[in-house]
Amino acid sequence: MSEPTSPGSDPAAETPTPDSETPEAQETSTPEATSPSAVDETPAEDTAPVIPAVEASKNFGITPEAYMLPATSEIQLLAPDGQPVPDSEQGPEPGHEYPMPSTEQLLKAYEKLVVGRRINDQNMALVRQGRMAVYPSSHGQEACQVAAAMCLGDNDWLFPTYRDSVAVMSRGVDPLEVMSTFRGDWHGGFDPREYKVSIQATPLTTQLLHAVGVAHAAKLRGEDTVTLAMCGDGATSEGDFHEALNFAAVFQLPVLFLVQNNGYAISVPLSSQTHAPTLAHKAVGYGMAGERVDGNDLAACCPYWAAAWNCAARARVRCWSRP
Ligand SMILES: Cc1ncc(C[n+]2csc(CCOP(=O)(O)OP(=O)(O)O)c2C)c(N)n1
Ligand SMILES: [Mg+2]
Repeated sequence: MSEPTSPGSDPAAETPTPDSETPEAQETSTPEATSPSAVDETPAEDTAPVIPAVEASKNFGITPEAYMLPATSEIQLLAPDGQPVPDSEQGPEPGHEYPMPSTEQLLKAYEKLVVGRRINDQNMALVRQGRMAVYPSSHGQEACQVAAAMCLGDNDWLFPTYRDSVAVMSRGVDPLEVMSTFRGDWHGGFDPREYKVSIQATPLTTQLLHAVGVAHAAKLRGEDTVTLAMCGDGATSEGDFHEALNFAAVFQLPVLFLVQNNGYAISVPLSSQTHAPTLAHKAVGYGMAGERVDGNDLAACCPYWAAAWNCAARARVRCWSRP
């Protein structure tokens, strides 16, 4: 499997984002701003607090609320039949615009998509043959997993769930090592430190807290690490979900949260899980920007995650963030 993508080599990741024009963003992008001494500094009493979303929204001429809330419809660049969605139908809103990836980027991601789908299906067959203990399939969730994992750089960490094997493989973990985990071999699994990929968590949302902890440590040490924390729609009802997002926002940590909404938590539908308009709306309650992206649209997921990584890399808190 190929190595993790370096955001520095990703043209979309290099695209300057409007945030970078804000004084606050420039401040946090300097090494001094993330050094332990800078973190410990107490701001002068008469300094007005800088609210990142307020600053960023000025670049788009929109209100902070409009900036932080998800777009009125989910972000989609490709229709289900694979045809590009015309600009006129996308209805791009200021602060919610994402560029179509290059052919090269799409091909690179598509390869991971195809490999992931093949291994998913093979593993499901192995389970039915009794040759693998269990395999929570990512079938149908490959695109968002590939795009999110590909936005990570060499110093970043991935915190996946049991269902995120395609993200794990996209990060460079050999499929055989993933398969041995689910086979239950005594020597199974991969070395988390080697790939900077945490073990695939089965207890819901414990991994979110771990991701936040690593991001906090990285910020205190002045390291340029971003963490990506993944969970499902049902997991958003767990207490750990609240604690992770709240801590991340309050301490302005470089962590990204990806919630994959496949409609169900086992047999419980999303409608019984939350009364929020969408799961992306939960972000704004913590003071983070949220976005709703078509998880089956590779073309939309790639630029979205590149932009999100850019924001997190500046230690700017974003949950499903926007540029
Ligand atoms: C803390 C905890 N509570 C309950 C469970 C049992 N459980 C396993 S999967 C699951 C549903 C999770 O649904 P969702 O978060 O939507 O993820 P999906 O499986 O749909 O990807 C539950 C409740 C668990 N693993 N951990
Ligand atoms: Mg689910």
